[in-house]
Amino acid sequence: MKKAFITGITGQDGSYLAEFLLDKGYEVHGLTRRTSTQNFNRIDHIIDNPNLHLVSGDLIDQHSLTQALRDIKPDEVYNLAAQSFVQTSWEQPVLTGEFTAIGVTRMLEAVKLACPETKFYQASSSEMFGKVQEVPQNEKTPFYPRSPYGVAKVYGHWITVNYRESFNIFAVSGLLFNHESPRRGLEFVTRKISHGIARVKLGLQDKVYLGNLDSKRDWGFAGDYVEAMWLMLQQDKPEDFVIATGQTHSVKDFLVKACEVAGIDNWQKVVEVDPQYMRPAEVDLLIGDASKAKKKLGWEPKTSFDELVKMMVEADLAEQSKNK
Ligand code: NAP
Ligand code: F7E
Repeated sequence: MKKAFITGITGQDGSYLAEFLLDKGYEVHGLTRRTSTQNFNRIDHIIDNPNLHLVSGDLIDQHSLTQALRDIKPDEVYNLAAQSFVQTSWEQPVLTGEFTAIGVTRMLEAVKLACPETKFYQASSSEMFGKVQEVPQNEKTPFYPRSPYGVAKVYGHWITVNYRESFNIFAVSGLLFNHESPRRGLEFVTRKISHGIARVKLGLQDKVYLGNLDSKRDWGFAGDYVEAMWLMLQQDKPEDFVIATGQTHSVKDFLVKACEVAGIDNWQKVVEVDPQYMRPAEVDLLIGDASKAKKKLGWEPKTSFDELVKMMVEADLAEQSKNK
């Protein structure tokens, strides 16, 4: 039985990846941090699986990471934990650097000391392309991050490349474009829209307050993207890959589609722009070229933009109708 270790198992991607690996017959170990109230809601449905084990630790605590890997000796490590919200990274830039940048070095040090034969996956991000230097973005596109989060991810990316080249560790970096799901945090724009529009439809609130409606993202489904993470670790050679749909849509497009799914005729009536959600520096346009992943991993997205919006709005309508 193969063993996997996932940091960030309580997050959106961690929960889908844990499900995916359990289905493949893995023994899955997930790192969780101590909180005064447990936040296992995304993994509640798999918590009783005898092949799922949780271990306490934190990206800021080197000892907990090294000890966990010494005890478990996993075949594969997926480093998904991070301070992942771009807006918060301007309010807490130092903490974002500690978790999202230096945290990667701590994980790589733990691998180097405890289990250097382990295959390591780093969750890199399209936010590293920021003010894009070419369209679409591929593995060779230069980085130009536009937030403390993006800057931290660039560090995480290069330290992963560096440990691969310095210590011969099988370490890869997945440059994933935005991926969403009904398990997305409520602060991210897609879920904020699906959740808000569902509540408007059900008469639980009047409006949704948003920032920049014009920025464009390449949005895919998180369930499709975790398969790409796994595929990267099944290769003979460690390489980095862009994972994306190759299509871009504006925040407004997402909103209009969400209203259509919910059966709201006039989207302008239920939305208001609130300057507090505007960013000090914006990433205006992201669109990824995942042709390398298609060719070498045989990976392609399975869920279209329309299917994604429908899935999210319908899930929130079902959930929120319990509050009526
Ligand atoms: P998410 O839902 O915000 O989950 C983040 C996870 O990291 C949570 O489990 C969180 O634990 C954990 N975490 C945060 N700080 C930690 C710390 N100091 N020590 C240990 N665990 C900590 O993020 P996601 O959307 O699943 O994304 C997964 C990864 O992919 C992140 O690294 C993100 O930056 C990156 N990424 C995401 C996207 C995307 O579109 N989703 C695209 C590219 C890259 P708690 O539950 O305790 O808070
Ligand atoms: O913003 C605009 C906002 O916060 C998307 C993370 O997973 O993907 C995510 O980062 C766009 C931005 O995601 C609101 O200005 C408008 O242009 O949903 P978001 P993000 O910043 O793209 C990348 C790939 C990651 O790696 C990150 O971890 O939507 N926008 N109005 C808004 N955004 C938010 N959050 N809230 C609004 O009200």
